[in-house]
Amino acid sequence: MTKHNRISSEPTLGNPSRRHLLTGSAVALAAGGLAGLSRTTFAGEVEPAAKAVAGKPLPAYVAWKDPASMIVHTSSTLETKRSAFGTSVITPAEQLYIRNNLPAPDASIIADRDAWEVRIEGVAKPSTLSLKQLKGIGLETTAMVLQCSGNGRGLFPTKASGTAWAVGAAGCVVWSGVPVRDLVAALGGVTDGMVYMTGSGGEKIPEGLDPKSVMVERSVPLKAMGDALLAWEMNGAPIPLAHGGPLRLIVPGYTGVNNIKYIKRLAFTLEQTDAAIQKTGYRLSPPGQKGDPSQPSVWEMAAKSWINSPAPEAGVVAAGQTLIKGVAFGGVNAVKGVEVSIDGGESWQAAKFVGPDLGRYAWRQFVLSVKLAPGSYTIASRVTDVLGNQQAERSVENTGGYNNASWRDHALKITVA
Ligand SMILES: Nc1nc2c(c(=O)[nH]1)N[C@H]1C(S)=C(S)[C@@H](COP(=O)(O)O)O[C@H]1N2
Ligand SMILES: [Mo]
Repeated sequence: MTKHNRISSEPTLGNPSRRHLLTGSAVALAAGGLAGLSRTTFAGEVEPAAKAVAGKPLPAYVAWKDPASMIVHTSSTLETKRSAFGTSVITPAEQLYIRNNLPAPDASIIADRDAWEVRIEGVAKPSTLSLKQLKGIGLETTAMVLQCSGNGRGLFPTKASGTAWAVGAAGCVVWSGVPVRDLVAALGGVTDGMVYMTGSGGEKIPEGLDPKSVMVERSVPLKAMGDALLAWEMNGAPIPLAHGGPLRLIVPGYTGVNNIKYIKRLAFTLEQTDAAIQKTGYRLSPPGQKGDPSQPSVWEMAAKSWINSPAPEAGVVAAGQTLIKGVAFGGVNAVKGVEVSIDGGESWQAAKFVGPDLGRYAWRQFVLSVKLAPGSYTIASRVTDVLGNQQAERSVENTGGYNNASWRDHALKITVA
């Protein structure tokens, strides 16, 4: 309407012929333009609103998740919204992210959980054990940050291909199961000279594909065995199928991909598996270069923290005393402290940890109370682990966009009024 009025009023200043011409086109514009405008208005108002409420619907296999907490990127990549992270340490199953490299197995595999079998190789007495048998061998409970290797990919200055995760491809989860070291002891120990622990996922390989090209099979250094579990429980309940039930390999301190869901084989091996997901996938390759075995594999997580609140997506922050809240973890080491900056990293103040300390592999929630006057702020957080390793300002960019723990990339710009 504004546009129409402006155009039709303009010709009054010109000569009559021009005025006629413009009036005519103004009428045409008004007719076409208004129709166009109303379409735009309709789309503009209805579409985003519908998106905000529903987004992409939850895929059927995780229909039990909390839709209000999840960003559905694709049916195999679901992210926890920053605003959904609570402040009481544990991430509930309904809010935990999902990442599947292959379609999840059929629910029939959890019909009789205790009957699930896992093959153990590379030990003195190679064996096939049922979940029921595993439950009799040993028990340990570990709280651990489960974080996709690509969490933070979308925050790298250069956009790497792959799901543009922000911070929500991570959660803090409690796992219960048998320590791998107890299992190995029960089977006579690891065969001499083995270098890696290799876990294989229990998915069916789609017909016609070379198994090695798609199977989820990962090798980690043998030392990772020390705190690893074969877990059947998550946050106090049997592990949901979507999160790897009935049995999952948990490798504390290692990125998501190394934590094999529905594990069907655990082998101690001389070499890393030659499955593509290990050989060329999940490698830290220089931008533009393909992955190959000469490049570092994505294994241990780096010390990392981020702020969950206040966040720009929640809108303008009211001036005054403000609680800045977030999470901090050390990857493979416990955290010692975390600092917050409200001036883009020029100065830092120590934040306070809140809630119980669930051990070296868990994250800790933190809070800092600051008085904010109206203005714009770049807020950031930076964790230090017990060995004195400080969260890096920048992470090394790589083709896959893995391991982004940069405090600068995770800084948030907020407006206070
Ligand atoms: N068997 C199997 N294990 C797997 C995967 C998979 O596709 N199949 N995906 C891996 C990746 S890349 C990640 S980030 C985590 C995701 O775990 P979640 O879906 O329980 O959050 O599982 C890992 N383990
Ligand atoms: Mo992942």
